[in-house]
Amino acid sequence: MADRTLIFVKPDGVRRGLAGEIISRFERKGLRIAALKMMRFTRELARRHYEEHLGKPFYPALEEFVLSGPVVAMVLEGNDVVEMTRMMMGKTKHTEAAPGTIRGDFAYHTTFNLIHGSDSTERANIEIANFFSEEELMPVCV
Ligand code: 3AN
Repeated sequence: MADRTLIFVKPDGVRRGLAGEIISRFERKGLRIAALKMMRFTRELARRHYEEHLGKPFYPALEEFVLSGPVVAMVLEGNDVVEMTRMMMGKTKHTEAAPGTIRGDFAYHTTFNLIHGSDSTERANIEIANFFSEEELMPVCV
């Protein structure tokens, strides 16, 4: 089976009308969309998803931000999909994200940085289960 990753367009990306642009970049790269939905974070999901950042100075602002509007969440599939999507997203910090990457082209702030992508296959499996039920994952059509 191909690798999977959990991606979501954050509330700033949805508000700025960049969800289509972001999805389109992944489609054009040849990644398969295995699941896709618009949804809202709950506080509980925010705490579970950003567990490693709980207690950090930027956490309260990050939590308020992800709760501030809907996100567009998806599961993408393909060979080396975690590395490929991280490369296409660009670095977390807006000042370090290279032109040609999603953040490099569109992000102007480290918290409001448009997109999340899992950083390992292990994390991806945990994150996919936090966001999607088994029934929401579409099998490959031939
Ligand atoms: P990435 O989203 O690139 O995997 P993480 O997982 O380290 O980065 O951080 C999750 C999110 O937390 C980031 N996308 C960003 O919104 C926020 N964040 C991380 N580090 C900082 C920071 N130093 N200052 C403000 N926000 C941050």
